[in-house]
Amino acid sequence: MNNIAIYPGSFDPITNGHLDIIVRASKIFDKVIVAVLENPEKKNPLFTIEERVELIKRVTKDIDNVEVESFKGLLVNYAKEKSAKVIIKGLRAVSDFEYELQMAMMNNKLNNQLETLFMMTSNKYSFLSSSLVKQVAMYGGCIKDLVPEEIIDDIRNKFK
Ligand code: COD
Repeated sequence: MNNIAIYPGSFDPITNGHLDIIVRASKIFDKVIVAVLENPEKKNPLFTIEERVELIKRVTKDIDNVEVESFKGLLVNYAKEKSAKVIIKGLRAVSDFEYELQMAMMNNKLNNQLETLFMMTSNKYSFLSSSLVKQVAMYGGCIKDLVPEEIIDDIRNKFK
């Protein structure tokens, strides 16, 4: 049986915390689909959907069982379309838990065949978020070690 998992998010931009979850998940599942949400609620994104997909493809190019796509609408519908039975989420702190639990329960209510699997952040990335990376980059701080090397210039160029 093909065990397909979806790792959804905004990924604006992908960070080393995200990448760590993708690498670890790719060792557990036959296929991991990184799904970038086209989210009209998130105003003023730094990268377009197409750019985010391209950046993630670039940093995951050596992982054979990882695919990158964008999706619109409900995650449960997208998961069904992709025949995925598992949603992967990353957890950084207790503060993430309440909202993630609520989403997991709602997704399970909408499709009770869908499981949400939480993966704990690696210690060294527990403080990392896309928003903080953007803030540091905006004020000219060093983002090395926060995001994959291959995308550092793409982020810096956005703030030139
Ligand atoms: N270490 C580990 N995990 C991390 C780290 C880190 N440093 N940083 C982020 N993560 C995890 C997050 O916890 C999340 O699981 C994932 O990585 C993506 O993070 P973001 O910030 O890019 O993405 P979000 O949180 O904005 O994504 C929200 C979703 C797109 C998953 C959600 O809004 C969704 O499913 N929307 C679809 C519409 C829908 O179905 N709504 C009903 C759901 S109840």
